[in-house]
Amino acid sequence: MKRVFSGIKPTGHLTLGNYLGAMRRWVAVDQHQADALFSVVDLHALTVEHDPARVRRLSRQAATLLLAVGLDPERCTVFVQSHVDEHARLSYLLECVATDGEMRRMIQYKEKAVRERARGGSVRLSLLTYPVLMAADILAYGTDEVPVGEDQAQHVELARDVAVRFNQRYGHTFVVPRATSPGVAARVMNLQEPTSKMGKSDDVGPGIVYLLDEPDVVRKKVMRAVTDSGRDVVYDREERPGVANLLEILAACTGGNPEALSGVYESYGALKKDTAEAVVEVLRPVQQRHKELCADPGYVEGVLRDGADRARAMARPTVDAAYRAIGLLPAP
Ligand code: AQP
Repeated sequence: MKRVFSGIKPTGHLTLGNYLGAMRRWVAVDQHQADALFSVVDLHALTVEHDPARVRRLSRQAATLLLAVGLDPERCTVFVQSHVDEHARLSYLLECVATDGEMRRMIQYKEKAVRERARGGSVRLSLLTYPVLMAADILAYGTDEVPVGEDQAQHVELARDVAVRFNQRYGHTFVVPRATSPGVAARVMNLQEPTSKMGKSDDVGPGIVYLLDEPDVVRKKVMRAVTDSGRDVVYDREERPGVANLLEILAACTGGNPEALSGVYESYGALKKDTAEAVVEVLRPVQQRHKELCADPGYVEGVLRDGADRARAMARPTVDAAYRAIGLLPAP
């Protein structure tokens, strides 16, 4: 059975982009068709300016939401990255295989470094080496497939390169993974800045729909989405990014096709109204289940404890093999 790994970073409240671009597919497809692991990758949240208490809170919330969207701990492994030491152990070895040039070419690094400097902070070394830790997350589990949104495809490519290089130099140790994408809504854009991705740690709050936004907040955000000065509803990502984004969100929520949906609407107002309602309906059961899970924190803790035990047992043999292959003396 193929192995799937994916993660979510507790750098902010989870968004509609996280859900449509990644989590929904984990629930509908991956947990049924694969030996799948899903992780709250909290070590990655330390790569930018952070408040420790907030990261802890967001980690718990992200884990609860993974279960609320429908991941079933009987079918897949749900855990927190920092609970499994193998990620950090392997990351160092992979730093000895990846290059400085590869890290500096990463688009997300360049974008986030600019943002950190603009916010008056300095750029943490871990932001540069982030893709290596992500490669460790993936390679530690012998992962075949990594279901991610478009924004993460470059990082998965790096994990592939590092795996191939390690195997060539030190003998076959890692499975070479590949990224899989959800197709529609692979890149949900910010409603206020439709040429930028809807990211959970963005500054443009009104353009982001959070999974736990109240229905009226969702409606307000969607109705205020930036469109353009045209009037007709056409699906054109380049020329009409705002309208295209709404059509993609509506299509993703209703199982339709953005191109076909564009023919159904004669005004932006009607498109926005239906999109808002479609999003509210998609989020309703998630919010209901989240509420129930919050009332039972012991259950979530138990899932994370079992998940970490299972993940550790899966990762350890591969990481130990990598330690031996690269030339380290086994501990007596
Ligand atoms: N806007 C998006 N559209 C489609 N997919 C998205 N994903 C994130 N944003 C969108 C996918 O969600 C999964 C988890 O993402 P992550 O937690 O690793 O963080 P990220 O990709 O860096 O996303 P964010 O939300 O923008 O976080 P910040 O703001 O902290 O950088 C991934 O599979 C991602 O592709």
